[in-house]
Amino acid sequence: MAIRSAIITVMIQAAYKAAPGLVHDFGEVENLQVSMKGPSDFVTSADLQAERVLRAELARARPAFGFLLEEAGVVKGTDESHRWIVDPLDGTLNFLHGIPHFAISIALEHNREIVAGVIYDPLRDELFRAEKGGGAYLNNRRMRVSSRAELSQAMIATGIPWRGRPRQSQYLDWLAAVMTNCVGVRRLGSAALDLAYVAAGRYEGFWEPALSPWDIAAGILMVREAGGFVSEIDGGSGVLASGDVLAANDQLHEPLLALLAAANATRGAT
Ligand code: 2AM
Ligand code: CA
Repeated sequence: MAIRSAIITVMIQAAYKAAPGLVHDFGEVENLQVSMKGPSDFVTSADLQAERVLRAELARARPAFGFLLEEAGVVKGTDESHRWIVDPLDGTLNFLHGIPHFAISIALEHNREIVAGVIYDPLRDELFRAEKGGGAYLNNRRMRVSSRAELSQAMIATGIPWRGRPRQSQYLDWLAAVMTNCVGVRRLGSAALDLAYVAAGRYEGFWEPALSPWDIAAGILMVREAGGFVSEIDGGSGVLASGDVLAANDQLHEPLLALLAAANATRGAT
């Protein structure tokens, strides 16, 4: 049985407290799917309710810490060195369409460094967690990134920039490179779970541009603590700020970086 610190226990309890509401509301989406109005407003309120529960639970346990919340934004704490980064519902579009793939993501920053992360998939009851220097776990089993070392055997997850997002033609060049060199590409719609799955060795890698800190903060730590590497898509180190993520197992991070860079070079992009 893995040892859990007090802080990760607080995060897990908060996720467990918010999850039943999300699961219940997800059940309602199916009924609303056929109504004239559709489930959009309902999903927004499910999202907000989950965020309220998470915020209340985390604040109760550590009243001085600040927050960066997907819905409510920045909430300053009296302790400026600690900040929770919370996505109450990652995979909102899946949730809205009745697709059972979404998660709660909670990270803790200390002096601007991510020190703990929890990603909880309530429908599969899969709890992913990591602490800086303490390894990464899936439901109390130690996680390790996959050992596949060939791009030709690699399953790569991604996120496709949707309507109105920048860099769509650049994205198509990246995709062309990855799809022609790797064994498979997946786009499941929750960046938090994509990163958790890289940590768990299910995917060899994941890349997506222009994500937000709450999508990726917990997952970045998880991949690193599971022995993988995370950088920006061009290899830079400002991944939390830019949201341009490339995560992979230790053996394939470098080859993927080169593959994506070559795709840009072919196209003449900088
Ligand atoms: P969200 O579900 O919390 O919004 C998938 O590409 C990632 O992008 C998800 O982590 C998702 O987080 C985020 N995202 C934000 N807006 C999106 C949109 N309109 N369509 C798809 N994904 C979106
Ligand atoms: Ca999100």
